[in-house]
Amino acid sequence: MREIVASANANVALAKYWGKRDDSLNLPYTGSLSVTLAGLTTTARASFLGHLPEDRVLLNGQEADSVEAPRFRSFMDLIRSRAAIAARAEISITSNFPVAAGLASSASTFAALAVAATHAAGLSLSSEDLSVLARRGSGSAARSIHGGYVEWLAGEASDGSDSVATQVAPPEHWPLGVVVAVTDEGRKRVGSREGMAHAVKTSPFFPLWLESHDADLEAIRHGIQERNLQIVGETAERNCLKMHAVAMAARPSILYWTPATVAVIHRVVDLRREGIQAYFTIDAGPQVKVLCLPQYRAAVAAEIGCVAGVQRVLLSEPGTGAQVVEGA
Ligand code: 2P0
Repeated sequence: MREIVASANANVALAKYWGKRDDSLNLPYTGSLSVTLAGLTTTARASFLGHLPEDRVLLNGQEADSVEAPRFRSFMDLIRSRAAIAARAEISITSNFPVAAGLASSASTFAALAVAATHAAGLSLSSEDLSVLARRGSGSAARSIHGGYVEWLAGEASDGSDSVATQVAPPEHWPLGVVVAVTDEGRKRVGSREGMAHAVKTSPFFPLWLESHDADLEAIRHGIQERNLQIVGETAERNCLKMHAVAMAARPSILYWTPATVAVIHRVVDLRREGIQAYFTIDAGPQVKVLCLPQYRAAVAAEIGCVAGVQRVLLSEPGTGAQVVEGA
């Protein structure tokens, strides 16, 4: 069978996914809404080879360890069962940005792998089916199947068939500047998966998170339609701070921020006072993503790049969805 290469971009959630109602199927309690990020890209190569005793998984050139490999093998089992094939696969995943540091590398990884491996297995799935499949690898990967502005619907079905992401608007609907402040390239101490499971179980704020989430989703959807950065930015900041408050109030507490994270938050608030519309959001790690109008992106990047503890900045904008790039 042939080797297929596919790529997918990371995404940043404006209204976040934090808490699962079903851990094994990655079914969320709430919907979430994200922007797919141009230039933060993962490439997945996949080929099924009859002679392999088990899937061979390379992550950025290194053989996957005993913790990571089973997650990939279970994902490949879903594809084998759908394609009715038994052959094991060789897969190789490469990302051009820091992995496992709160930059959504699992989203772009499983979106790219869903596309590459299904094509390599001879399947031709709709983008809806690809989103449901990618979700099984990592919840946020459901969103990276699509480009632009993307909403992942929580769904109601117990089998997860309606827990799928759809495009709210294509990238060209609203050019937006995104500046990623990388404050720590290391692997984060508490992964999203365990962080959210722990918060669901122990945080007294979790019920409040659920109660107020739909209003945030609605505001962000509306703000995107209207191309209104103030609505989107203010709501995204509030939603991000609530998510982190849920994590901080868990027992024991989870704090993803470092001093540099907090310094960037303050700088963004100051930029607004100085007349530059900029808003922050932070995922399950210490990096900060800053949203702004495209014409201010370079200025925002220069300002954020000077904040103590910021190691580098990455410039992004709404990007494309997952696609085959070679071998089709
Ligand atoms: C999000 N995060 O909406 C939220 C905000 C992190 C903070 O989706 O267990 O790696 O694989 O479903 O998708 C990261 O969680 O978790 C994430 P799994 P995932 O972007």
